[in-house]
Amino acid sequence: MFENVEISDRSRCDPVPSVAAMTEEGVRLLSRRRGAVAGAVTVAAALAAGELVAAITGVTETPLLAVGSQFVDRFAASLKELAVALFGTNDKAALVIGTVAVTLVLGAVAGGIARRAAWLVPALVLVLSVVGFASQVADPRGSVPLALLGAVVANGVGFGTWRLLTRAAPRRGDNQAAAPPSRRDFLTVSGIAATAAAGTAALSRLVAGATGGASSMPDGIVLPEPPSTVPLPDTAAFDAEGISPYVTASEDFYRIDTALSVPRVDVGTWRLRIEGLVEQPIEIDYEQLLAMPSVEQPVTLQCVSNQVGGDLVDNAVWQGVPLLDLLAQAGVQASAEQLFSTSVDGWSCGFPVSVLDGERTALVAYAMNGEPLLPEHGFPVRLVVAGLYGYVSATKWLETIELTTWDERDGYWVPRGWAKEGPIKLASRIDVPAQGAQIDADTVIGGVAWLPGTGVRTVEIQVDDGPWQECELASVADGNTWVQWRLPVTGLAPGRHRATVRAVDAEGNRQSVDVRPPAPDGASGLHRREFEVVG
Ligand SMILES: Nc1nc2c(c(=O)[nH]1)N[C@H]1C(S)=C(S)[C@@H](COP(=O)(O)O)O[C@H]1N2
Ligand SMILES: [Mo]
Repeated sequence: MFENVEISDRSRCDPVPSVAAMTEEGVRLLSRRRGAVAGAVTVAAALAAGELVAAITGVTETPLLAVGSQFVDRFAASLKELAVALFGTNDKAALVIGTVAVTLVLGAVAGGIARRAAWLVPALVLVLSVVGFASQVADPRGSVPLALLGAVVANGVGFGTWRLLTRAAPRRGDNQAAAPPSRRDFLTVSGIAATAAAGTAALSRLVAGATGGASSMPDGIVLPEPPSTVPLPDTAAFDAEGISPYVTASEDFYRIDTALSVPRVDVGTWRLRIEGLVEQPIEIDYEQLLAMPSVEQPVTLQCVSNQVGGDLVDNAVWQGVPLLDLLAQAGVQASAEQLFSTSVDGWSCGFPVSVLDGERTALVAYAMNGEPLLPEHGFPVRLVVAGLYGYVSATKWLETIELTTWDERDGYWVPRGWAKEGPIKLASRIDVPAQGAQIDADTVIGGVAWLPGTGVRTVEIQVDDGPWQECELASVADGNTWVQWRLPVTGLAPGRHRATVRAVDAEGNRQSVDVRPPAPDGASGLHRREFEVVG
């Protein structure tokens, strides 16, 4: 009691106002514009500090990416069919930039009204760091202590910056009153703080890159010689027409996932668990998996979000262990209805156990086109199941396989409005001529058609309203892949023309002419191209 009185007494007659008092005074003296600048710079500094801590400690889901991921997970539902395609590639960068922009705007708004509520900006920093912390902890790869460390540092840096920018300059010759710093002083301090924030952010990207970013993959992985390989057909003549090559290069293979940063998986500690309705749960490491008898087979993968004529479909040669071999080790119970798989980043999907009939290619795959999987395609291990859309089957960065009942679990996209079962639909696409191309009277129409797991028997082309003409098909390894097709046409009249393609599968079923969007279970309808004959 007594001491308190003494302290407050002393501060009252202190000739130089304390920094704390100056800050409060400074906030009150803040013009709206200065407040906005100070608020934005403050949150930028806090954000940059949080990112740097994550980068230095090797956390992949930095606060920023973690918040972005939460956004993806929470709002993907309302984006419906956009969602899967949206999170393909560039839009992820846009999401991160958008998150930063929103944060800065919040800082500016809070700073702009800070003189009426001095606590607003520090409170915003606190709230943002709690959001960043919670998002990081929500990620399966997250670490509570590291996320906490980041949040504490971000708060410290945020408060410090705010203090620095809102400190009032003592008025000359007047010890009691404080004045706002000159415009030049303010701009200098906020400029330095903003530059420091930007520098820190850049540094954290660098550090993240150095500690092994998306492209880090251990050297020296020696793939086992696959005892059984499906020989690849010679398709050079078709490839040369500008038709999609039979085997897609790994770098060109379409990429779809919800991951804002490609998960980095350490093969030294990675384990695949098979659990649930099994006789004996098993755990297997990377070396053990590579030591098992493997197969190498081409399989065409397709995303359910692919539009008619779209390019979210590609063909690669996959090496891995047949899923049934691994399941046999664990012993699947008769009550198991669903094979539910989860990735290291918490994504999940499931398909009926009954699709594993011994005929269908279904692999726990570790190699693509003769190389270990690329990080963005699931390194170290992913699932590949012929004939099912990726969103129900093709788990990348695979971690667990759970045998369960059909109703017990729903994969990531199911509550977000997509069908629980996702068999690929028979489809065909025209690759050449390009839409709107100007071509000669003699040309080749060509493209690909696919129904992985079953195969394609015939492809037909209709030019304008003419008769359906049967196309020449390239050889395929087997029915798990797409087939290239072509039709030479001669003597087309000058002017605009239209080509329409349709396919018949190996069992004699025709491609659906029903025009359907991708949601909820895959697009259908015939692909059409328009072009113009000149000269
Ligand atoms: N971990 C994880 N695996 C995933 C996804 C994902 O978001 N996360 N997306 C799936 C979807 S929707 C598709 S179409 C395929 C795409 O595989 P690719 O990127 O290798 O082409 O991966 C599947 N596996
Ligand atoms: Mo997909």
